[in-house]
Amino acid sequence: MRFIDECEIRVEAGNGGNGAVAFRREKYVPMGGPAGGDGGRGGDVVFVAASGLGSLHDFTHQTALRAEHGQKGMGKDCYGRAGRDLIVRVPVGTVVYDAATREKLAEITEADVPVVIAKGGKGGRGNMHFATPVDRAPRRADPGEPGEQRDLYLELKVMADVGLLGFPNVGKSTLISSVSRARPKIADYPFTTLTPHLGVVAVGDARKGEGRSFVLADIPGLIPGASEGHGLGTRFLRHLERTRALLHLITISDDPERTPLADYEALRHELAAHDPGLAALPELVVVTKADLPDVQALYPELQQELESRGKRVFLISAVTHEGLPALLGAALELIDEAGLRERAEDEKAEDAEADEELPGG
Ligand SMILES: Nc1nc2c(ncn2[C@@H]2O[C@H](COP(=O)(O)OP(=O)(O)OP(=O)(O)O)[C@@H](O)[C@H]2O)c(=O)[nH]1
Ligand SMILES: [Mg+2]
Repeated sequence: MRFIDECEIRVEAGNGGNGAVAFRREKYVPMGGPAGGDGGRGGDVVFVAASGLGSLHDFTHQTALRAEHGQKGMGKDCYGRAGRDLIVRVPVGTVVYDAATREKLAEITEADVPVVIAKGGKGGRGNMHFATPVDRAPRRADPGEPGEQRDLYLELKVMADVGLLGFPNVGKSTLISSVSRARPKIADYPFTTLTPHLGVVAVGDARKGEGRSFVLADIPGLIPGASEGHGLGTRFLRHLERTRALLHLITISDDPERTPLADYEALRHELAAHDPGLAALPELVVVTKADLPDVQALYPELQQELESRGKRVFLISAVTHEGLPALLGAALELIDEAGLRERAEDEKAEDAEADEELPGG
């Protein structure tokens, strides 16, 4: 299945049914009163996130999503049936924008919570509501209201705890393959990975009840100038926006003009240029391909330099698995710390609200 992380689509809620104009006709009752029922309301278009889905692929075959119209009202005081809602399953992490204004309408981050995206029109009232002492036989009924119609732009932000970041070929996909069941393509050329991949990483011994896990995201490699569109640009960086920590991978390359440290600085620069929020995420620096003698020779100096800047540095090999447990343990700690921080912030916000409610307080 092709990975689609943005698309445009039209949504049309159902129109409300018209109210009816009708009169009672009964044996022995020559002049019956008004008996036109109301039209049914139009169906809503409702988005529900399903945790199993990982792409907006399903929407590329459709141009519009339409909910049912309400039925019109009928005689004998009968109301029209309401139009059925259209329930649309979208991946968790879908962000909904107005296509024209790019105004954000909804961000669907929780599974199984319905979000109304376009509201169905109200049904019109039938003439049974319009009788007055003066007018016993009103010919008036309301038309149904039109349902909301919208052109939407959908964007999918992958939901992961930890994101991998690095130049092409540094071994991001190899790392995620060696610690999870994710199987992105791996090859000895740049831009092998063209779409994001997620992997669930298990840490600790599940049999002893000490198992933990987190979701790791592999995205295509970045190069200098990415924030201005070079390489695959920063199109995939948004997938790291919701992560709580970054693993920044560096290693040696064939290019004599590059060094791991220069690579590191170049991508930090791109990150900051693209999104200061991303640049502020907690980060571990990971030196990959530790099984190569050249990497081993270079590591002590590299480690010293980065640590002197306050960075935490790890040496790993996805081939020999050297350094992987320590790295995953540290990643889990960062996630836990971020969780504690978020909780503290939530509590602070709640306290502030409570304070406002107290008189004088
Ligand atoms: N010796 C050695 N080679 C590795 C290691 N990890 C990855 N490689 C090799 O490095 C090359 C690139 O690996 P990938 O995992 O595809 O790199 P990537 O960072 O995902 O690259 P892009 O998807 O292009 O950004 C492949 O030939 C891998 O076999 C490692 O730990 N040791
Ligand atoms: Mg890759």
